[in-house]
Amino acid sequence: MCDTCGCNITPGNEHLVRGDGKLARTADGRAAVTVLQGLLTENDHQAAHNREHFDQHGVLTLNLMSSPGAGKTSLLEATIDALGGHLKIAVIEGDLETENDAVRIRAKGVPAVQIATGSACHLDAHMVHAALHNLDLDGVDLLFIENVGNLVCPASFDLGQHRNVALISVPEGDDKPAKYPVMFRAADLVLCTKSDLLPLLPEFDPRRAEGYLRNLASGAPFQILSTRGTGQLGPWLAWLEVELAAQRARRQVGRTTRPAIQAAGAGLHAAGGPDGGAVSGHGHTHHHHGDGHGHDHGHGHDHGHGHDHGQPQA
Ligand SMILES: Nc1nc2c(ncn2[C@@H]2O[C@H](COP(=O)(O)OP(=O)(O)OP(=O)(O)O)[C@@H](O)[C@H]2O)c(=O)[nH]1
Ligand SMILES: [Zn+2]
Ligand SMILES: [Zn+2]
Ligand SMILES: [Zn+2]
Repeated sequence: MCDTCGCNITPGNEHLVRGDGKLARTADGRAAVTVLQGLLTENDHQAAHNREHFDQHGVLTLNLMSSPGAGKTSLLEATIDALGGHLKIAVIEGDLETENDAVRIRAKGVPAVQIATGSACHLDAHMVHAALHNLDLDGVDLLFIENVGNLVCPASFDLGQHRNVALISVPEGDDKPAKYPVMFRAADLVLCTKSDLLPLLPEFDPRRAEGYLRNLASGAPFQILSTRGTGQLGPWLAWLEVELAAQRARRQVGRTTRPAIQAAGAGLHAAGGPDGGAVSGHGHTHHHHGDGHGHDHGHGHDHGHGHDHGQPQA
C-alpha cells in the first residue's frame, strides 16, 4: 500500500481531499489514517464502477505491471501486430510524464489515451475513469492498461480490470518475485520478458524465477517470451484468447471477474470473491456517492450504476 511512499493522493482523487471534498480534513482534525482508508474505499468503489463500464461494453480489461522498462509497451506493440487484425484493441497508458507510450501505440493504428500521473507512481481507479472519457469502448475486445513502471504501488489499487499481468525481464534479475511479493501475488499471469537476452545473462535462471513465484503460493502461469526474433508469443496470445472467451461466457450469465488479489480496501465491500461478484450484486452499504458524476461522461450511456447502493450510512 502507498501509505509509506505518500503517493495516495493523485490528480484523479485529489478532489476528495481538497476544499470541500468528501474526505477533506474536518475542523475536528480527521486523522490521516482515516483519510487514507477513505481514499482506498473510494478507489475500490470507483473501480467497481469502472468494471461496470467494461462489462457493459463486453470488454476484457487487463492491467500490465512491471519495473520501468521491462517491456510493457513493446509487448503491446507486438500483441497489436499479432491480434489487431481480428480483435479490436484499445490502450490506456500510465506514466509520470510524456505521451511517448501512447504515441507508440497510436502508430500501430490503435486508440491510446495517455494518463500523466505527475508524481504518482501508480494508476488509480479515478484516473482510469477520467481516461475513459476519451476512449470509445464500443466494439473493443481487449483494453490494456499499462500501469506506471513500479513493482510496488500499482499492485494495491484496483482499477476495475479483470486480470493482472506482471512482467519480469531477464536483465532485472530472477529474484524479483521474492523481493516484491505483493506485486507477484496479485498477478494472474507472469511473463518473463526479453528471453532473447538469456544467452547474454546466464545468471538469470527462468526456473529459479518461477520457483520464487511458486514460493508465494502463486499458481499463475509463467511464460517466457521476447518481442525480438521469433519471440515465442504463442502462449501469451492463446492466454488472451482464452481469457476473452471466458469473460464473454461470464457476461452471458451476468457475472464478471476481478484479479487474484484485491486492493486492501476491497475487503470492505461484500461483492463476491474472485470469479464471483455478480455485476448487479454490489451489495455493500455505504453513503451515496453524492458525486452523481457531476460531469458529462461523453462515453455514450448513462450512469445508472446498476448496483444497489443500500441505505446511506449513518
Ligand atoms: N532485447 C530485448 N529488448 C526489449 C524487449 N522488449 C523490450 N525491449 C527493450 O527494452 C526497452 C524498454 O521497453 P519498453 O517496451 O519501452 O518498456 P516499458 O515496460 O513499456 O517501459 P516503461 O513504460 O518506461 O515502464 C526498450 O529499449 C525496448 O526496445 C525484448 O523482448 N528483448
Ligand atoms: Zn511503456
Ligand atoms: Zn463512469
Ligand atoms: Zn456502490
